[in-house]
Amino acid sequence: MSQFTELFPAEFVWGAATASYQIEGASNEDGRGESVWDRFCATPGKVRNGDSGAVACDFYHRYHDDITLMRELGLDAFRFSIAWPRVLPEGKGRVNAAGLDFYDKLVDELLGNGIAPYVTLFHWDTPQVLEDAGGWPARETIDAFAEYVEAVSARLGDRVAHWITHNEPWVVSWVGHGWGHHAPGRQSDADALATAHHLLLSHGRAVEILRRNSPGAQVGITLNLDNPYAATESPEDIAAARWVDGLHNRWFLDPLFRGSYPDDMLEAWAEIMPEVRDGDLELISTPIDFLGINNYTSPLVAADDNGGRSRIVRRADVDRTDMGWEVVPEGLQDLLLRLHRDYQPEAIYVTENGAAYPDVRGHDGSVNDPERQAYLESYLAGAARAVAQGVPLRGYFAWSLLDNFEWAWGYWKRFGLTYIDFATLERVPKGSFYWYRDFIAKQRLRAAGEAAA
Ligand code: IFM
Repeated sequence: MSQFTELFPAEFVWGAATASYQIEGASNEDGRGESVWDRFCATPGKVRNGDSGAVACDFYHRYHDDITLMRELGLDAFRFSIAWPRVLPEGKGRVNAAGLDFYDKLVDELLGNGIAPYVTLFHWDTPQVLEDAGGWPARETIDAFAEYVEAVSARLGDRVAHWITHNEPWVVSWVGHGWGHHAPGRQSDADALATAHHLLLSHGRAVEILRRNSPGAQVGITLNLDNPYAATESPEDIAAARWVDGLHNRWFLDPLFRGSYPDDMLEAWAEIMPEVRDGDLELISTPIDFLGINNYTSPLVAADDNGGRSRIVRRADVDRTDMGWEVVPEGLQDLLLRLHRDYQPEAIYVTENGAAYPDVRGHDGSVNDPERQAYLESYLAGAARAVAQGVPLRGYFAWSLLDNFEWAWGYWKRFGLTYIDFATLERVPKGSFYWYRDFIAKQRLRAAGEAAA
């Protein structure tokens, strides 16, 4: 039985999140162009088992059924992303009407079911033609992104009231361009930093466009943030944790909310910094309405005796998810308090939080996943405690509505509230799905009771 005693405000938004390449499939339909992830998946050795998003959950054809699942959950909001190569198959120039039609119908059907669309414009599927022309390390890609945002918001801006410009620019920069574990598979620190700067600039451009094409809408960006803890009180361990914080968090938060890059990191990266022109930081720090955060774990960090900047210490006393990520719910609470204290965003949404576990179907066909329920419940309790301390957290999106294509891990890692049998594409709500449904309903009931009292 749930012991959850915390209460979220009545107007709190309950949602679930997804991303285009991870769920849509239909990768060759209706004029969609190639994305860097199509190319990466087709490159031997890059994605486990040679998996790809070619079919994924087939959301492109089955979204009616998935909206039925959202209704059953009682969601207020659904976070999804738009595939740039569906809208502009050549990355810029010609608009593919069929691509926009799909999202138009999706938005209408969500709204018709009382579910608010929270739209992410970029969740990693860069058109391959743009990568071939230099990709995100090239400044010109910002103009192409602006064209794409213009086309999408001109069509959907009258109905979409919440826009997220980018998802996790740190991952795109470092995992995709610095270390090569994600598409496009580059391995250059200088490319990673150029990518980060251009993603942030393109965010600023997108905010301007969205203000014009979607007046009254709320606009934000989603960062993957964690709360690094120093392993001990030693100055060396504290410095190591500060480095990790600079790499993951401050490199994005400072320019967005303070209009400057952090000095300590600038010093460390002086040799490989991209060109930062006059006006760039003003554009990046264009005011936004909310900060989206994706949080899954928070590392324990110590000094690296082998000459590196830091090392991650494995905690002995915590549970781990199937990704090997440590379950650290107080990390989310501390992160929310810190963001509120240090950066004061107008509003915050947890735009992703969840856990992968190796789910299997039982003899009766059901999927029992008590670990995921416990994970979600503990993180939600942390979030609620932060709200009680004044953090303007306005909503929570579980990652994910469906098991889906988990990037370089292929279909091996299951994050969904709904199990997908990838052979048949059958949807099977897991135990955590019913738990989340009941949790949302109880929160609403209790909040309404409080309001009436
Ligand atoms: O699946 C991803 C998502 O695309 C971005 N945030 C983290 C999730 C789990 O790894």
